[in-house]
Amino acid sequence: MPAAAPALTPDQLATFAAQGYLGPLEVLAPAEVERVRGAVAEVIAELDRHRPNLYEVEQGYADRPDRVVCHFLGGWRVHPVLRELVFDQRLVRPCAQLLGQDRLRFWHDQVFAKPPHHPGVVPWHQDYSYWTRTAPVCHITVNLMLDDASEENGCLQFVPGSHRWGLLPKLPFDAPLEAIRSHLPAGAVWRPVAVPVRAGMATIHHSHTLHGSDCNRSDRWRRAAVLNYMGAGVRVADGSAPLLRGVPLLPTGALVEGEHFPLVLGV
Ligand SMILES: O=C(O)CCC(=O)C(=O)O
Repeated sequence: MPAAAPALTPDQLATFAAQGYLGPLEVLAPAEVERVRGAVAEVIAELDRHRPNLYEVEQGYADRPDRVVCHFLGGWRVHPVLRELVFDQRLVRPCAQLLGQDRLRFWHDQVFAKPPHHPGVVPWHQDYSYWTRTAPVCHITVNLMLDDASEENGCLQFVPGSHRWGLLPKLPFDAPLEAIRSHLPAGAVWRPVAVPVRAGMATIHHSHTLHGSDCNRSDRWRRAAVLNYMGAGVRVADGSAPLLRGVPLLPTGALVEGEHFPLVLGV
């Protein structure tokens, strides 16, 4: 049974409020990382078989796997270890605390995987630009690194303070790393910070914080499991299509709930 996460300190809450991200935080022990890494490797090895049950496999990756980062949503639907991770209170509780919520709901999961010497980047983006079909904004992301990540293998980078820049356009996943820079608001100060982390550590970021990651220039893999959560009061802002592929259609204005969006904290 994993130990409960200690509550975040006032300093950590203040850092998140000022910068729009927090971490690295120690989360998984080495044996646990190994287990999750194994699960990710198993899903990637059989991605075609799993595809119908995943919410999404990045089309650019499907078309050009040697150029575009491996990225998919919905691993929790196909692997029990990834499903277990969704409910891990060491991930859930800090997210709830940062959002100021006592009831938290799972939104979706993601995997990003860069093999050694892979040219794919994750272009700078804000997560909420992908999520405007849900509102109000009360969403958060935890990025759990499954390999040691450094600038050499493309660790995550954040732009401190960018969570206060409003919502910027959503750019294609296979865009150049810095494509967003021509869309920044006047006066925005572009000072990205690379955050190297060890395997098993996590960073947590605000839904509007600009983040991205460069290519893998190393001999090592760089994989991350990402969990996206939201407050239990988040509703459907656009009911014209299912929120995720294969999920029952919910009408505009309905609470986002149901078997695909379980409560992970509270009742
Ligand atoms: O792991 C990466 O490089 C990108 C992750 C990301 O976009 C996220 O955690 O929201």
